[in-house]
Amino acid sequence: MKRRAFVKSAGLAALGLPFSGTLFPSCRRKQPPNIIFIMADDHASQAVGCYGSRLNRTPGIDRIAAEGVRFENCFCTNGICAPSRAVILTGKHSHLNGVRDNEDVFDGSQPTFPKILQTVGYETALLGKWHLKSDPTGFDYWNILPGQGEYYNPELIEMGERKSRTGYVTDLLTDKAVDFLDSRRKPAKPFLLMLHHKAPHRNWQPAERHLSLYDNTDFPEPPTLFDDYATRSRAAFEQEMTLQDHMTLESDLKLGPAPERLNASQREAWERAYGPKREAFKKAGLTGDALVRWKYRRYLQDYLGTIAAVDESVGRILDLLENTGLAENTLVVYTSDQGFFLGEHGWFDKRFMYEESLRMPLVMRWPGRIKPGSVEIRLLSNLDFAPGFLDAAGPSPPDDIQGRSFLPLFSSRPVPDWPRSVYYHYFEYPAVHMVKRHYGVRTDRYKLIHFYNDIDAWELYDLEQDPRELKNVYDDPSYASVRRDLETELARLRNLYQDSIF
Ligand SMILES: [Ca+2]
Repeated sequence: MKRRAFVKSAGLAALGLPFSGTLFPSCRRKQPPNIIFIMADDHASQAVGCYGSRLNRTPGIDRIAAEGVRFENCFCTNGICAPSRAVILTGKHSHLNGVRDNEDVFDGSQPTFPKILQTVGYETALLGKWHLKSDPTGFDYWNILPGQGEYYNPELIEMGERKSRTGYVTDLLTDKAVDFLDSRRKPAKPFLLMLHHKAPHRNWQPAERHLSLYDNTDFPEPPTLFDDYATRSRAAFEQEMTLQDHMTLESDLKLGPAPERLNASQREAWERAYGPKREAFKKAGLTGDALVRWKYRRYLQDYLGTIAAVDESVGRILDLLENTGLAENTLVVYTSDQGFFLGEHGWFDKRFMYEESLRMPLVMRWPGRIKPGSVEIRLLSNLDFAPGFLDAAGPSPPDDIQGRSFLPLFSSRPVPDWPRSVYYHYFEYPAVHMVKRHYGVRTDRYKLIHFYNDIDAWELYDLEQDPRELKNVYDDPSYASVRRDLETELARLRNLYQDSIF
């Protein structure tokens, strides 16, 4: 059986035809694949076309899914910017890689997948948001935004040297990526390019050409926009991330003056877009639910406006790969460091283990290795990225890596021992948005969460019966055996991942 699969794979590969089969070391391509990893910041799957967005279109990102695979159930292990990045680089949970929250400094001396790729001859490059405080390691070339970076006329730090640029951040980073692919890289070497966009991070400033893109769009409201948090723990009540109370009119929703860093022509475009909105708001005199509804609409206009440029960026990279022949042997990935609330539960931001922020959009394209138009429903997390990229490139992951390579999922064969649950642990509290510390487990159907620190509260959701997570059934006697099983699974995962913090 094994031999037959091998012969079939090798035969089709020799003909230049795609095949879908288990990867055997002896039939790997001679030249390892290039890897282009494009990651946005806070791009929720609800705002990606191929995930069924009712809000916007993303033809660039959808192209990757149409020509490859869309992961339906990829989750982050700690839903916040810097920690997710550290997990992706190391394949280890936050408590072991040392970046538990946005204040922690990444220890760049530890093993990362780009470093290992370097040892097997890859040229590695990093562009855009880094956010790990220490200088990048494991990259032959890096050009990063300081901290969160700016949307307009950002500074970039190129190999330690800080320079100001004129233009829009997503376009500038895409230009750098094109420059790397076209001329900077060494053509004889396989490469890893990590392109980390700033968008669509708060406070959502679209490019000039997209400032009025959604002026006439009526976005459907999420059914939970006015959630009352009945049955939930204090954590849901005591957060500080509601559209109603915590989204600012001046900065988030652009009723204040234009950002000082805009040049004259950018300022003119800004005023043209936001001046009339400011005037209309003054006249409307909105309060209560009507004000929340207005905020929701205004928020999405800008959030989705920034995504329009990210999607164009993806399209530009894909076109370049096609036009240069690089597409054939390049694994292209699009994802986001975590999800985001787009008004669900009345919120923006992320952090909570609830679905909208937990789920990462993840699409991949790799001709000949991933069947076009596939949808993968098995559970995955950002812990699995590093081992997957190493597996694709050749080297074995280090023994202490905690994720699993996703490559076996591309085979038509069953993967009987594939993990059936994902472990999550969020640490940043007390801090901005005041989301309490919690850890938990998600299976294909259920989710168990323990909020701790200044409370001790449990929540259990049946995602099949209650996909919007409105009914905490932790104390419901009919879920007693489910609860016991989940508690056992959670204890098993905490032991497996060596996490004893709470
Ligand atoms: Ca983020």
